[in-house]
Amino acid sequence: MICKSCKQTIPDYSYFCFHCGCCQNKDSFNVTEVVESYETDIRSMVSSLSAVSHKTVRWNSTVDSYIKKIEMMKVLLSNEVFASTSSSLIKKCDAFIGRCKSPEFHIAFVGTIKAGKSTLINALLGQNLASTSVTPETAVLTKFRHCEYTNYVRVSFYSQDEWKMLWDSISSNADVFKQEYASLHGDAEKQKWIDHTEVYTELSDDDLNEEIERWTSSKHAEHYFVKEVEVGLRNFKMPEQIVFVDTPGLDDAVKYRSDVTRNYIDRANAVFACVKSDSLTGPELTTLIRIFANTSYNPEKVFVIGTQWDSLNSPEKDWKKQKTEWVKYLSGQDCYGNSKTAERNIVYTAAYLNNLCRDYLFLDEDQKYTLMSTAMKFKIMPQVLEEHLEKLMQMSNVDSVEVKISQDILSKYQDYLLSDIEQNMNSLNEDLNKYFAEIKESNQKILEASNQNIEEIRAQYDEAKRNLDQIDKYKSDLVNVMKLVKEDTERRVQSLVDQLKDLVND
Ligand SMILES: Nc1nc2c(ncn2[C@@H]2O[C@H](COP(=O)(O)OP(=O)(O)OP(=O)(O)O)[C@@H](O)[C@H]2O)c(=O)[nH]1
Ligand SMILES: [Mg+2]
Repeated sequence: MICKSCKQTIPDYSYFCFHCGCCQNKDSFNVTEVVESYETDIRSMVSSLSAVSHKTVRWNSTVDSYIKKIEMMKVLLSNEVFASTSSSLIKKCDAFIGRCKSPEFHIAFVGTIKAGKSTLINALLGQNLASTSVTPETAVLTKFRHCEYTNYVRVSFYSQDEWKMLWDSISSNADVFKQEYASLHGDAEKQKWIDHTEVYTELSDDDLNEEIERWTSSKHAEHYFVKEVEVGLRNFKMPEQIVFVDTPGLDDAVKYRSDVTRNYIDRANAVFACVKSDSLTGPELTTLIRIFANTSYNPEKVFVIGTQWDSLNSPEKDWKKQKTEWVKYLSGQDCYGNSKTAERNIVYTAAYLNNLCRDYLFLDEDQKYTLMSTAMKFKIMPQVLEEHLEKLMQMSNVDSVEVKISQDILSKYQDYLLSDIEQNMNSLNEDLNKYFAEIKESNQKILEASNQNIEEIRAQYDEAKRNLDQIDKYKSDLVNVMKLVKEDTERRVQSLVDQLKDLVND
């Protein structure tokens, strides 16, 4: 049918128009105050819905439409009409929206110390932010993610108990660790940072490096007490749902820290296990088998990255041989389980070479020299180096790792996430339908009850009126009777008088 007020189409059974809130058949209600109060509530709900602001979620249009719907539901549920009963549903809506808006795909970069994990992250980020060094460097789980506005660094610290566990887990032969701790005056810093509240700092592009290094690098005493660092980047080169996680080496002298990394392997959506291209020997293989063991039987999410490819004597030839060997080792049941997945998920990179070419204009003498000698391996002479920077970057294979991230990892996890979100949406829909059905039922009862009351009142009134009419009738009958009696009496008196007169006259 067509709404009487706004002329929009609404279902035939509607009491109220959901476009404007107008009541469609006011006359059929006995108690106009009740209907009017409903009308006011519904008008306020309708106008609050028109004020819902929605920011498009780009990663999937179906999810975007779900969010829009649930945002509207949330506004409805927040209306004072529902306020006292809707808080748990509002929380569910919030959780659903949060999950849809910021799906996160965590890619953990793990491996042995100095494999080149941080350098690879820097290649993928398009800028050198993760601190790198020839000596053990990354000491803290560091997350890099997209942020909307200003870059930031958020740092969390160990509690007293966690610190005790960490200290007790230092391996007995980790003399170097203890010496470094003493020389950096670790104990003096400890007082400042253990149990410290989170430190959150907003930063310009230029100040990011120093701040990240301050908290993550083993050169600074503060790093001992840092539990986790999160870096928000305005210019995040990857799709916005990707989170890169740089980790301390799995062979870290502090067992507690390598345990944090190990646990993270299970939680991460994908794992980049970094191993130097030239060295899949016993210890590296043991590390890889441990990584697979930590993936809850989901080996497909592990990508074995043969790093520092350019360091091989003859990169192209040597890698071919290496890869054949690696596929053989890693096709077993304790790793990929078959050679096809192993073949697909083992990739080489030369991230440092990529970064040197990318930053060519800003290189110092030593770096330029390193780049030239690497280029010579590919028969590119120093005089023509500049012309071949693009080609060298392509050879570094960082591009194909990026493609793996966006095609293999992201699209697969998007499918998985999408079906998960659809299930969530169905169950939330069921909850909402149940809630609104209950509300509808109880309101229908109120309307019926108010109609019933007025009918009762009306019946009583009718009865009272009938009684009154009856009394009136009795009264008028009585008056009539009295009148008749009076007339009759008067007539009789008159006749008596007349008879007496006749008697007297006779
Ligand atoms: N030639 C060459 N050197 C590389 C490459 N990647 C990393 N390196 C060097 O290897 C050393 C270690 O690199 P990092 O990125 O700090 O290694 P990491 O695995 O993060 O090390 P930790 O955090 O200490 O475990 C540095 O000196 C890098 O310059 C590469 O692709 N080619
Ligand atoms: Mg590192």
